[in-house]
Amino acid sequence: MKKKIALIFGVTGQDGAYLSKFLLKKGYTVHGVKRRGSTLNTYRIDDIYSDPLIKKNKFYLHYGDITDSIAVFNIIKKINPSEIYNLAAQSHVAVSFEIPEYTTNTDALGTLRILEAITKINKKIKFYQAGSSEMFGKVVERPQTEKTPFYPRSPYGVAKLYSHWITINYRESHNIFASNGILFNHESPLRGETFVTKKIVKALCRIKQKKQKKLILGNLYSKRDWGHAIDYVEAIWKILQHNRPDDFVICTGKQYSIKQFINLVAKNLKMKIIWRGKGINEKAYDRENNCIIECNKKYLRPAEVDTLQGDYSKARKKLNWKPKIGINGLIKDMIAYELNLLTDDY
Ligand code: NAP
Ligand code: G4F
Repeated sequence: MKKKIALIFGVTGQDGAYLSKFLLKKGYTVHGVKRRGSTLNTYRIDDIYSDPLIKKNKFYLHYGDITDSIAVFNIIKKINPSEIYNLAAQSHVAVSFEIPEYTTNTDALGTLRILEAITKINKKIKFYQAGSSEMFGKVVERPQTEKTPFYPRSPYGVAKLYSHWITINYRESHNIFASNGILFNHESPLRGETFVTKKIVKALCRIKQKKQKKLILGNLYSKRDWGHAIDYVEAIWKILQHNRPDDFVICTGKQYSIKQFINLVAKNLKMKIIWRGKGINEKAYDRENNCIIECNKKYLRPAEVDTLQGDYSKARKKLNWKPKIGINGLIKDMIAYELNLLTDDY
């Protein structure tokens, strides 16, 4: 088999960590691009990284930033990988309303920088773009497929839509293997701390152990199609192994509201919660009538994506992919991780 070399932009994120581990197991040499920060940002990949001087596996890190064309070009030229995975993004939808220009520079132009470098360096490099169900935004049909028209609702969604189309454009005009995943929300123990599932699981575990009193959220009634990141990185890899470049929806086909997700987490933790009130004044109480969840306008978005539910028929048919972990498996995995951390606290 030809030696496989992967280059991952966004290696320090949730998906970057799971994808690196997945590719190493498949025998790849994996190179990742990390940003320089004043604090360490590699906690998700510390278990696979070792100093180049005492190298244990084929995992290498390079400094870079996809807002920096020179760095992007130089890294791709130096590594000359067989596959590039662009997972790098300012990935928080709410934050994208506060820093729209930076979000666009990273999430839209970053993709262009990589694609342009591929055309100049080696047109045989395969390219994966991390697209998002956020591009469906104010959905025009249900469930959403590869053919559903887009209607993004945030600077993040609009930037990802640019990346989606520039990837198709480079595929069609430069004849390169460039594919889009349109991934619905996927979570895991390694999910960023400010995304809603992680916020809920972490807080309810801490509240149960009396280490926290209250959780404050925004909209309880938006619905999401949540899967497990472990399943989704396999789909990402399969997209680049397909016999031709194409675009794929990756999802579970099931949706739950934020409130339903909270109830499932509470049930798994054997915590009884009682809901009272309406709208922004809706609150959850524990057995002793302590308020443990409330809502605050601070966490509402200028424009919301109310409902997302995908259809993965194309991925099932063409990639032989389907999700293996359901919502309860996901929640159990996230809870186990948090409880373990809390035990380590002692
Ligand atoms: P994540 O945990 O937020 O990770 C994002 C990664 O991008 C991190 O490694 C981050 O580095 C890096 N990054 C951010 N700005 C960068 C820049 N300017 N230059 C280079 N690297 C930069 O996101 P994720 O959940 O793993 O998602 C991976 C990708 O899939 C993202 O593009 C996201 O938008 C997309 N996506 C995610 C989901 C989901 O539900 N998770 C669904 C659809 C699409 P630091 O660690 O230094 O911040
Ligand atoms: O967890 P979220 O922040 O995820 P969101 O906005 O759906 O975006 C995630 O999934 C996208 C795929 O569709 C990715 F492309 C994107 O990168 C990211 O990974 O919010 C989910 C829902 C929203 O409706 C939000 O309004 O939860 C609602 N929510 C309610 N309270 C909250 C909160 N979201 C956050 N982050 N924090 C809250 O306190």
